[in-house]
Amino acid sequence: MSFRELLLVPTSPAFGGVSRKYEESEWVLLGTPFDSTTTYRPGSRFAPRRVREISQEIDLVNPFIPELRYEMYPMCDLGDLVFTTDVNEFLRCYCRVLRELLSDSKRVLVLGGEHTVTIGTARVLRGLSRKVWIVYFDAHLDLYDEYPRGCRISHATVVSRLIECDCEVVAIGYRAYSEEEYRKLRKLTFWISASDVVRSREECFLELAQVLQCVSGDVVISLDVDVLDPSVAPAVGNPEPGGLDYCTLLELLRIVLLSLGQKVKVIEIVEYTPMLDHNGVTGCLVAKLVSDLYLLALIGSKC
Ligand SMILES: [Mn+2]
Repeated sequence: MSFRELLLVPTSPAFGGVSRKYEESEWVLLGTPFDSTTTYRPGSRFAPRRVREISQEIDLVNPFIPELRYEMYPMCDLGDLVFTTDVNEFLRCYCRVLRELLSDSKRVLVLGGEHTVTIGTARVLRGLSRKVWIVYFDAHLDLYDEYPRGCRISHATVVSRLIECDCEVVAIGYRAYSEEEYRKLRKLTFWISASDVVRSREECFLELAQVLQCVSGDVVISLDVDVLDPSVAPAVGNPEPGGLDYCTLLELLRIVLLSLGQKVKVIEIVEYTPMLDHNGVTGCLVAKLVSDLYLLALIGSKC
């Protein structure tokens, strides 16, 4: 029996109302309903289910990517990872499934859940490849060594753990950090704050494109929904004012996905918190992000 059969729970409806067969699908969708280390506003465990529901109601098309619609090339929706409240058990199960999917030559879109999942992604990819780059869209640096005190594996320590396992980290859109985290900024490979993007948009795009030319090995695109401004996406665990608007984010994602093409093995979209989504707008945005990121990845792979 495969870990896929053992550790995944099928869900219905599939994202976008349609799922391709596993054998025929290059990309697979995997929900990770885990939020036990969340320290401020929990509930991202409900995100995969809610995003699938909302995806039935909206057009999965984007005028910035006019050539494709999601239903033309749907992913195989694998359902959700089995539920647990234990972070070590969560990472153990996730790593087993992810390793199996990657060894089947699948590329994986992970729908969180909290950001801690990236620690598992990095562990698996570091075990398989010489070099791992993580493009980390987030309002926060997640560079605490422990948070809360004594807790080394949590949503706020992710980037510290990534650096410890020798991943190259590119942080985009950050604007909230402690003194401890700001001192560690230079451990990152490259960084663009949210205010850098506001002050000199075109310059940031150009610099990012130049840095991406140096990328080798496997790439993860890890996107915390809180990178967007709370006026655009309020239903997140840790909202921070001064974030990106959706079109700017899409432009950054377009640059990343079109430059990196087939190197992108995993895309993660994390930290959406449906119980705080009183008007459902953040959920629509996240459903759209799943579709937009995937369609951009398809275009990127053909470049
Ligand atoms: Mn964050």
